[in-house]
Amino acid sequence: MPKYATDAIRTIALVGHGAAGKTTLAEALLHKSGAIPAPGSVDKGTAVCDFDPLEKEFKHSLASAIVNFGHRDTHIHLIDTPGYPDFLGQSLNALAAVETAVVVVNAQNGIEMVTQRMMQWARDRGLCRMIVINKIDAENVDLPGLLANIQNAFGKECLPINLPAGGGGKVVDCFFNPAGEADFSSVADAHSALVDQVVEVDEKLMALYLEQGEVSPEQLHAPFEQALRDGHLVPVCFVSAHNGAGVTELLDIFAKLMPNPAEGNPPPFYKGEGANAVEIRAEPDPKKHVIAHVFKVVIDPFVGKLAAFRVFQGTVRRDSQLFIGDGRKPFKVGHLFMLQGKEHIETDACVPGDIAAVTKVDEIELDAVLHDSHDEDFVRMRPLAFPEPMFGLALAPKRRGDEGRMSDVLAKIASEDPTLVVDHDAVQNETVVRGLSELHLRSVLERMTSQFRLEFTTRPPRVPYRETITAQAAGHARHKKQTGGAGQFGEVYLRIEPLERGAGFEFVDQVKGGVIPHQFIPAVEKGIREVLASGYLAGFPMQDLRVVAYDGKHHPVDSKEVAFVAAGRKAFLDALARAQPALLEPIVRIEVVCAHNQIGDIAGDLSSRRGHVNGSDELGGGTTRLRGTVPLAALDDYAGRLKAITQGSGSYSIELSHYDHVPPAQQQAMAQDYERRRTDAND
Ligand SMILES: Nc1nc2c(ncn2[C@@H]2O[C@H](COP(=O)(O)OP(=O)(O)OP(=O)(O)O)[C@@H](O)[C@H]2O)c(=O)[nH]1
Ligand SMILES: [Mg+2]
Repeated sequence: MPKYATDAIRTIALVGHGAAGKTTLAEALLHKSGAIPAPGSVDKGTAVCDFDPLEKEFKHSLASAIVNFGHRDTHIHLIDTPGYPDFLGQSLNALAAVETAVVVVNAQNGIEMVTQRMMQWARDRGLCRMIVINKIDAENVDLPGLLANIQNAFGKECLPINLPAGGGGKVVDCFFNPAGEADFSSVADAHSALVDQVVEVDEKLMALYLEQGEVSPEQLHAPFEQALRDGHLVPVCFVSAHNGAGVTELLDIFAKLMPNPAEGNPPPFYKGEGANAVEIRAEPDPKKHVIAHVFKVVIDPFVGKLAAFRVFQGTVRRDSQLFIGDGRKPFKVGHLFMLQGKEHIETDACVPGDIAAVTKVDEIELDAVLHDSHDEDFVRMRPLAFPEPMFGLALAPKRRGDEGRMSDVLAKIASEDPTLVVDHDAVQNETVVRGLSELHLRSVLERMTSQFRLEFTTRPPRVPYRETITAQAAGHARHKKQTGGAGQFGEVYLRIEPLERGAGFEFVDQVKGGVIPHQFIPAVEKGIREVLASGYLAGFPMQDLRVVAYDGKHHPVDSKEVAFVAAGRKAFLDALARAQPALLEPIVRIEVVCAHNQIGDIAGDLSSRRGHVNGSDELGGGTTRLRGTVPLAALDDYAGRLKAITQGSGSYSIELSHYDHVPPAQQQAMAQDYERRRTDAND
């Protein structure tokens, strides 16, 4: 059995923008807790959490890393996550495994894009949040200004729990033992601000506090947890991961103030499908059935599959038999590991709150729920909202015959990363990988060559256009075939109408009196869906429309499925001819990071691509982030152009915003081109 119980566990994810110092901080925490003899370094490639060869080469994290260590009477599971927006899949997943999100802010750069997004995502997920301002040792940092900015951006509930002192060489406590001088602000004021905020969640304590003028830290414990859970308090603390200032104090804050698995908000599990799904509570009780959630999967060509999971209920043992989701057949755990970066350390049992891993169980997929009783079949965790990847590349293997292996490797890598999608475009016969940015895909491609030894060529993929309709129309078709023996007969009347953008496709059955027998309705829908998939105007899938089948005819002998598939297809085509079909193109949100003096050129270039800039954020250090929207089709060679404008220093990422109409002239050209290709193919 573990040497600690659930209430001694803390689970923490270090999140925040790239280069904020999360990996360095993880190193300092491991060192100060006694888990490693000396802190490693990201810059020298010796950090426990940046162990991957590519991470060492790029000098920043590409994947989340899991470590654990003891401090005082607690056992801390810590997940270090990558901060660049390009690798968000990994960072978001980590939020599903912890009670507390520690948002690390770079004192030199201030609030950055991922800082903002993580604060939001962690709150949406019901996590307790804490802000750590790192690099307080660095030159030219404005800590009072940054604290004010944080309170402006994230609310007055962001209150310092310690303050820097000795010129960034140490910190002074403002909560337990508020005494001493800080570099700025007043320790006493910070203390009362904290206590005032905490007692607000407990009326009785508030009355006592008003009467006595003080309450003890012990009395504050429960309301402190409550305030964290409610988002009524976001403690802010200061550290230097480099010189160690504030690191031991941070460990103490984790141990004494951050929630244990019973004190955090309950994890969002539900049971059942669709509208019938009901929320269920996982109880952090080691004696109940097991419920564990797989938040990370890694596939290594030599080691096989590793699945990291967080236990929410029950005890997972070496000899446990666990089911995967609603699977019928259990697997035997066999070897149970705790992870320390790349090291796997065997353990006997894991209680609620523990983060552990199993290897070589191929059936386990990301986001699976592991459990040990059929009572927990169909239990799922509320999905995280991942950005939709839009940065695509078409890949082809260099060696003929490698096609199958390339698809296998891509499928493996995509199974680890929810922000990586692999499509096979049958029309163009090309395999397209989509990720969040050029950097994201570059890291994937590097891995394919270095780890899986695959050689391939890349080129820009076809833009994923869509088709829709802009007017209502009716359609009718009678499919009749008399060929010697049994005939075919089916007749369908339908109406089609446009739906709002993003609504997808709806099929409505309004056929009365069995004129199309009930069992043939799916055949009608099937025929319609065939057209939907292959497109009408230019060969792209159709969306945002409703089809209502309302009348038809059948024949007692000759009506069969094929006949209604054909009638459905033809009736739909008939309606489409009058429904003013239109082409839609993906519009992406784009973020470009560049130097101040390049803003004009970048904005000008974007507008020449039919895009616009909607806003910008100062990132400090002379850099700015521009936010805008632009049609994906206009981003051909954007990476090259940005490189030229910024002398290689600029970077960008894109994600789908919405679909919008293609300009009329272009629509006409694309439709004509499609028509020509179709006639050529038929000749
Ligand atoms: N001056 C100073 N530099 C620091 C401190 N902590 C980290 N750094 C430096 O900041 C850079 C980025 O540190 P990392 O620990 O890799 O940052 P990260 O947040 O893990 O970055 P990603 O993995 O890309 O998200 C490295 O060069 C570190 O040496 C600090 O406390 N003070
Ligand atoms: Mg890192």
